[in-house]
Amino acid sequence: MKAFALATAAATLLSLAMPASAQFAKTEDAIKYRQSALFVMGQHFGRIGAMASGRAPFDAKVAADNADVVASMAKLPWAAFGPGTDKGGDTKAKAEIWSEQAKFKEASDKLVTETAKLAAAAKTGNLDAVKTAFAATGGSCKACHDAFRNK
Ligand code: ASC
Repeated sequence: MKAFALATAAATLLSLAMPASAQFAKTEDAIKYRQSALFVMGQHFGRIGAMASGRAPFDAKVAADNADVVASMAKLPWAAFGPGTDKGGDTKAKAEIWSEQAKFKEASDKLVTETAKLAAAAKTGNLDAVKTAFAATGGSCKACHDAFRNK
């Protein structure tokens, strides 16, 4: 029993110490995971965009709820760009993600920052603040896509 408890504790510590990429059983899973997180984020971002552009009536509560989802989802994809996940699935990820990791990290951090600002802006209930933060967030999506995503 004691040995079992020790082994369990060791396994737990080991799993905590492992790189994020090791959280995925297969490369394919990491690719699917990051694409899924980005897809869900895009869906919720688009709902805010509809309000920001006037295609949908502005509802502060709906905007705030969607922005919270966007800000949460924005944190997720990056752990799934681990070493060796450049190939092994259907991906548009450019090799530069792995060859220019500091730049990629900067771009992903920027998204996390901008989406947090978007969530804060949405909580004010002010449409102009939402429009401004929406544009800034969209700019960070685009900058990263231009640099790191194949067509
Ligand atoms: C979106 C979405 C993106 C970004 C990007 C911004 O709504 O799904 O990927 O905005 O198009 O340029």
